[in-house]
Amino acid sequence: VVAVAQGLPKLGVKKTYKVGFAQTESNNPWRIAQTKSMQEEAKRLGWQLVYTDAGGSAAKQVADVNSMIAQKVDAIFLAPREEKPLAAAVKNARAAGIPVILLDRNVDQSLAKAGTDYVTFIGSDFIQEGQRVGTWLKANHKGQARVIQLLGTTGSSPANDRRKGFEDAVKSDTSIKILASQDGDFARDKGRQVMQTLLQAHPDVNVVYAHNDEMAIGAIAALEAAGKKPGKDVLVMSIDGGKEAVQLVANGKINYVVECNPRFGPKAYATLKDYAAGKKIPAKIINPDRDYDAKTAKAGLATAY
Ligand code: GYE
Repeated sequence: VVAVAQGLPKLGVKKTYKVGFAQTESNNPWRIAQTKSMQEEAKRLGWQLVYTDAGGSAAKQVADVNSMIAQKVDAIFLAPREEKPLAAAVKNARAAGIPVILLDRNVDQSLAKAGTDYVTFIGSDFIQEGQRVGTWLKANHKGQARVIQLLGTTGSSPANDRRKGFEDAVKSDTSIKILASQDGDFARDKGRQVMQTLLQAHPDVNVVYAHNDEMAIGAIAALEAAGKKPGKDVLVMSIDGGKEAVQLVANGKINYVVECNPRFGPKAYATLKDYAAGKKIPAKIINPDRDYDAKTAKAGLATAY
């Protein structure tokens, strides 16, 4: 009979903790704001933070988590780049007796489970974010909508869920047609390149839905290079709500943005403290997100990250 570990690793109450934060990449303002929030709050609490940046590689991120396990951190905060490969890292930590809290992205739910393999997921409801974009489009487009969807990183939970939420919301509306959906890896220049290529195949596009601000900003550059007016000839919608995108909403080049707040530090560490104190932690802790349109963008600029 093989002994199977049951339940989550224990963590006692301590004055200060040594925790790991395994970041997925640092190529955009959202990631930089998230890292800053994690570092600042650790400093404020007087906790030691072991920080790693996987540089956009799931394999490197698995190795980063293994190195945190070897350094015997008290707990690991993980922003899993992709749903499947990082489930294994979560299980390694658990087997080593180190609790894991997932931040902002999830792991495949058939491979690892909250309350058993990891403590909880803290982040946004990505399906709802996609739904909100779809609902806004239904209410605001005129005539036939011909949509290009710029997808986030293949295999990541926000890309899967932002697609599902959006497509479910618009699927029964015959005045909305999705022309093409392609991976832009949540990156600005990739978004620009993909948009440039898709524009050649679909010059009649009049809506762009980008899974994050960075790809929307890249798409705007491609649209302008093709002589189109983003925000007018082509409706542009995205998710994240960073300052640059909110400013573009105020300027009329982006029409609608759903926020996805990257400031995780205070909530992440408070959750770990509750866990250490033996409080019951829900399987998911969902961040509330606001949104920005032509009416609210200006006022929102002050607090956008
Ligand atoms: O939208 C994007 C980032 O996982 C929620 O990842 C996060 C997403 C965010 O790179 O900009």
